[in-house]
Amino acid sequence: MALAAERQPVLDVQAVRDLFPILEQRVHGKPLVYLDNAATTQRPRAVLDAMAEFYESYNANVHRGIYAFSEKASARYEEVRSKVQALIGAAAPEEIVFTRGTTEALNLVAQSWGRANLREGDEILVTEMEHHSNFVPWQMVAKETGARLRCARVTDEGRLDREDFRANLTGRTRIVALAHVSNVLGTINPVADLAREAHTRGAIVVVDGAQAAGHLPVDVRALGCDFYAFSAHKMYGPTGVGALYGRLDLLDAMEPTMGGGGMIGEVTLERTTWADVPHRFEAGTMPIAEVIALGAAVDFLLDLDRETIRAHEERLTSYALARLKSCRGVKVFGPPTTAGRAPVLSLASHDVHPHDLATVMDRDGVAVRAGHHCAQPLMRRLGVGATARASFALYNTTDEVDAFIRSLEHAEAFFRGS
Ligand code: 7TS
Repeated sequence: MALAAERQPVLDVQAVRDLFPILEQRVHGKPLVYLDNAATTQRPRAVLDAMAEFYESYNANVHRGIYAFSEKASARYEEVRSKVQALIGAAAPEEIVFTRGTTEALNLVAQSWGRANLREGDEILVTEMEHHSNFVPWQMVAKETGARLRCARVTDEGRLDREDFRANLTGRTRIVALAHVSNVLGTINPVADLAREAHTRGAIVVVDGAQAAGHLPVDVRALGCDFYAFSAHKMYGPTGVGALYGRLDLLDAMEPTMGGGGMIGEVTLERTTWADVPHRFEAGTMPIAEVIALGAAVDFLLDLDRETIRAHEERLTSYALARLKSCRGVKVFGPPTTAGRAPVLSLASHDVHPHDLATVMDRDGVAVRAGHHCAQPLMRRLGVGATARASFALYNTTDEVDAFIRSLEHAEAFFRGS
């Protein structure tokens, strides 16, 4: 697939769009302008085909049968581990644990590493821009263990307040958990620097990569993090599957949080020993078709080249930021330029509630999300109850940004009665 011109970071967007059947849909008689990619992206034909092919031609459970289909399914399933390893620069396929998604991956670290290592008075440091998935699991394990949850502030520009982060990082910090990219502000956190600071204090670093994996080149070893979580459905793969990267020595020392088939070494009436990493953490029948289709999504991303994708999405974001400047009464949250910013744009209108904006925009075929985006502490910091959010993916175009702005102006005019 030669969609990315060699060595030249220009994406052939029309060729990419042709790979996504859903983008041909019309909504309320208008062409679909899908700008809710932070919630979930669409899937290319190759991902849909991978799922269908599994069910149509070699459906079987994995790691069980000694017949051809099961062996083929098992091999395909395990191949995806190596693909994900390559996608994020892990050292070994065993460092990749399949989960239901980011949420389950973060809960796994909290419930396994957290419960085993946190003592009363220990501290967990998160940031004000976390999704509830990277907040609530830490609050839960803090309550169970007597650890204290601290939270580093966000600046008015929507970046992490580095001074406040340092002030909250103490000799008692055992875990630093933060988003690679904020799902509300689009802010890209300087994870490598923050991880270095956290490690000098002896803390482990857990990164919520849900909004990064499909948009930025990710290299967990360059980031220096200990755990990295992401969801397939936000990077052109299916729902119901994601992955947790964990440093092998850490995973090796961890207990499973779920017991059942496939995760054991030996079971007797008295006790059970665990399977090796990563199978120890994959109890029960996993979403096999989804894992295999995740592999197709990884192939798709690597084929296009993530620097090229990043450059395209940066152009869209820059163009949208420039156009939004001329929208009267509209405030855009997050960094004002594309430096350290991913393609997520949250805004509030002086006159119109975000839900009303989104409702009118839907009539124009423009899909944006309105709400608190599962980031209520951040909403409080921003002084709003909700925002309207547009988030771009590699198949979006500047024409669609124009349609978004037109629709936004239309919604504003509609509610102002002008
Ligand atoms: N972390 C971040 C930063 C997210 O944006 C999301 C989902 C999650 C974790 C949870 O991912 P899941 O796949 O386990 O559900 N964010 C959004 C969103 O912004 N709008 O809908 C879902």
